[in-house]
Amino acid sequence: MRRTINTTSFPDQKPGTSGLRKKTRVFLQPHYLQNFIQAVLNVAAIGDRPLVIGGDGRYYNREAIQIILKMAAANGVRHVIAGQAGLLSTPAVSHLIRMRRAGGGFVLSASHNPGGLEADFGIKFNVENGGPAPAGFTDQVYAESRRIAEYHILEAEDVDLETPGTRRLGDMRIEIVDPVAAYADLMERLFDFERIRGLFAGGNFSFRFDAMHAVTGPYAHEIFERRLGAAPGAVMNGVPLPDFGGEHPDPNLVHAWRLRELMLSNPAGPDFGAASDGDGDRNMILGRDFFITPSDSLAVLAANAHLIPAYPDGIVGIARSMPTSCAADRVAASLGIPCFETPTGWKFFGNLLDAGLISLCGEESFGAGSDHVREKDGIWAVLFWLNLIAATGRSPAEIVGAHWRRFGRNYYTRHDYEAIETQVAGTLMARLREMTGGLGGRRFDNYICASGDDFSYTDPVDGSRSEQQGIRILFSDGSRIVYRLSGTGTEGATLRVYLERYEPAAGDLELTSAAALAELSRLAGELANIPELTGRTAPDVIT
Ligand code: VG1
Ligand code: CO
Repeated sequence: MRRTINTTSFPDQKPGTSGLRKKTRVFLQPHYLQNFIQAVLNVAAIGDRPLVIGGDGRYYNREAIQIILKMAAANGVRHVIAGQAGLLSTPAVSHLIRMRRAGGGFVLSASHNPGGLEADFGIKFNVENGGPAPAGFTDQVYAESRRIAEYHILEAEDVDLETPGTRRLGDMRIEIVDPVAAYADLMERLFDFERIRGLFAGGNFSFRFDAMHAVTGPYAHEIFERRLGAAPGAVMNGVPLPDFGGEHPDPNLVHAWRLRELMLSNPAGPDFGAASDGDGDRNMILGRDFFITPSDSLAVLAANAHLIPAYPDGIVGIARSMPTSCAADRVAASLGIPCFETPTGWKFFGNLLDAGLISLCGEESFGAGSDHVREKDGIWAVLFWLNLIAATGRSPAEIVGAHWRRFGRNYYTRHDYEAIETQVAGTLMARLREMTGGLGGRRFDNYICASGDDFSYTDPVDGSRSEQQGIRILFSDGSRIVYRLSGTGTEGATLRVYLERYEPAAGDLELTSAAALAELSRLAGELANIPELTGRTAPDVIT
């Protein structure tokens, strides 16, 4: 029976953000999730095309999927493709949407945020190109969620999600698919699996992957252990848990501490290590005692793409988010291809990929990807590195060292100040914004400011404008300080400060990034009055 329920519960989605990310208890409020789903279904017009649904396995994943299924059926959706046990990684959803010509897909995830009743839940909608909904779409959803006063839902038993096969719900067909198979097949087409198998079979290469009890566990077991022959046990924390074992499934040196302890300061550690996040779109890459910044990783992948079967003729262009270091720009310049600088967030890469303007893209926040899907892709990045190691016979540290000696090194770090008062964060940004215009030509110790602005972006494909995307302070030697507020936090505001300094190939390439960036770090604190305004003397997370 189809019921129409009146609702006065409106999700307070931030306009312009790709989905909803909130405390789990917020999602548990009556009609809250339902209002958002109805708004998306009204805007998306799925029609006769399939709708893809899956999530990262966190607390409330299965319950949310049951609600979406019943609402989809009551709203005339004909065909749903859902991941077995409710699981699908973000890149796997993107791939399924494209492969099955779906009208879109829901991803249930708060990505790298912790999960559980007292932690975070989230939902995002990807559109028919497989990518995150662009601002025009999400703004419509937001308006729709404010406008509607009712939603439609079928009254029915829960659907069995646990076994593959076809089910019916009202007039709707539900296909429960293995979450891994199609994605793993795609990876086999992009990379030289034969060669990577040889690397593992050779016996003198060791590898560990930390799935952080999140969605990539089943993908990693299948791809690294079963299809590529990595030693059983290479995948750590490979069983998805509703609370991710009580930790943040965030692949950085703070939260992926098990992998860090194994790989860094351990002469007997594995040769190569990697981790991914809650929904499988992020990656952290480590060599033995060697951390590779995501910005460097993107540049290295771009410089070596011709060694990978997916890019036999190299790449046509690169894009990076504005706060990501300029290392990729130097590779693009040497290849004679364009490098686009976009605002933070994967949705800005979609148009460039669809238009064939770029092949690779990435963000400093442990995200990299290519034209194979329309999302960043954690496992893909790990396979790219494995393929490079196998093709060159070099270690990760040797590959990166050679890169620096050719292109120079962009020392880079990001400082996060979490859960600061929203109003304080607003004041801090407003003061910086006022200050930027007058900075040109001013000298601060060793640094001369060239210019300052609040980054804005005009999409080269559809001409859409995005304003106030982060304060940039650029110095005459190419160094940069960038400040922006996070759009994904669920408590107060998170201030991100990004620091970058370029060292030419002939310079000192062996400093620690903390030492190389100490002066810029002090300057960043002073210019923004961080201690005075926030009362914080040190960041919560340094990556
Ligand atoms: C963060 C990252 C950004 C990334 C976004 C989504 O956003 O900085 O680069 O695109 O998370 O990543 P913010 O606004 O908090 O800085 V995920 O893994 O949630 O899909
Ligand atoms: Co993610």
